Amino acid sequence: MVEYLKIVYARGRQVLDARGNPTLEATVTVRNCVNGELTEGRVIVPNGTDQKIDCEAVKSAAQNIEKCLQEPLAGTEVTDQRRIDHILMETGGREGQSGLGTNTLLSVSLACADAAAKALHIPLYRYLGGVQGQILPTPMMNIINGGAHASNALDVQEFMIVPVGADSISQGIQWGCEIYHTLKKILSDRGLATDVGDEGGFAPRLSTEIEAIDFIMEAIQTAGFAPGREVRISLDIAAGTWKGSGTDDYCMPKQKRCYSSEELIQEREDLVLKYPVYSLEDPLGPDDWEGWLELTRRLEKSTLLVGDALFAVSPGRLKQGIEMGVANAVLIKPGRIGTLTETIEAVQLAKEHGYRTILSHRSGESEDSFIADLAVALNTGLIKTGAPSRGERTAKYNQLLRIEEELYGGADIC
Ligand code: 2PG
Ligand code: MG
Repeated sequence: MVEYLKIVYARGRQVLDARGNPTLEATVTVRNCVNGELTEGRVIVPNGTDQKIDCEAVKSAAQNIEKCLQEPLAGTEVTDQRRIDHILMETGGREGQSGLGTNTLLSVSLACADAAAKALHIPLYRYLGGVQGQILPTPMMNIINGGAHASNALDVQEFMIVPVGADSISQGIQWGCEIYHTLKKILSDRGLATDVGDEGGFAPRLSTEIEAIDFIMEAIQTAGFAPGREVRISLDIAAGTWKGSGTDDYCMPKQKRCYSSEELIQEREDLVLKYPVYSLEDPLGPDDWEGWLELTRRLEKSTLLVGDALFAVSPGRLKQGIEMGVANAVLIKPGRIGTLTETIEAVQLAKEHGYRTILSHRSGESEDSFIADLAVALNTGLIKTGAPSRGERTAKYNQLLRIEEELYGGADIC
């Protein structure tokens, strides 16, 4: 490969996520061999609730970028992403010697792509997706937060709206905003708090998922939309956190209600019959393969059954799910996977087997909007990136609006 944009430095630093926790930012500097120009790419990786927040660990990850990764990467052509990711995995990945964390590798991998796009003076989504990346994803907007993302009594982690009937991303975002504000008014008129949880959705003191869904249904209708045809509802149940006890497979950590796997499956089926449910994410725990299989058999025709913790996007678990015919959609969290190349491969693997793909933010996000560009580049078709509120969530929606304008011309949000 002709060397044109060579990596000169890779550095890391500790910065903050939107929950005020430390997180990792990587910068990669490249030199243009023709004119000597230096360009810096920069990416912040997010934190999830499953990650232990540890200042020292983030600091040492930042130092390790310079200490362990800079030398092996120096001089590499920055547009040779596969080679870069191979070097990263060899040096610090699962098979590598130093055992650097996934966030360390991912931050550098993504910062290389950012540097390449900037040095080539092309938008990131176009650099990543070439002429093929052109589908603006439908947003899945989390408007009521529960579970580990809020200190209310709801055990379901995310209640989302999906503007399936919108003609464009800008229209979808606009519908989402209208429903979000209508919900705020409805909650406040009933004397409920309208403070928001980690992903920008409201966190009222409700105790059952049905109450939360009924409020959302009311908000959709009051805002003037048709539930089902125009807007549907998605849930991230995160049932992997409902650890069972005794003979019960699952116990809700807040409400303390317990279920067998079969009871939970039946409850999901009843819910799908009653409400316009678009998708159910982690409706069962990650090791309940038999339960997943039964749920898939019953609901796959009507509902997206999304594996997040189920696949933990490890290629091995995703392949196992595909072989067993479990679930029909996969949540793509790059931080769970490793590098950009592995993320792209996971999306390809899922698509080849007819699984829908949803690019996802994390609960501890930052202002970084890389995933918005990546969703367009990979034509994932869906993106989950929180409420249309809080800067770390709107950063992604705003970037999608910019991309829409570049690809398809102007759009108004009012
Ligand atoms: C999820 C994610 C994002 P977290 O469970 O889908 O919403 O949450 O980042 O806390 O894993
Ligand atoms: Mg999830």
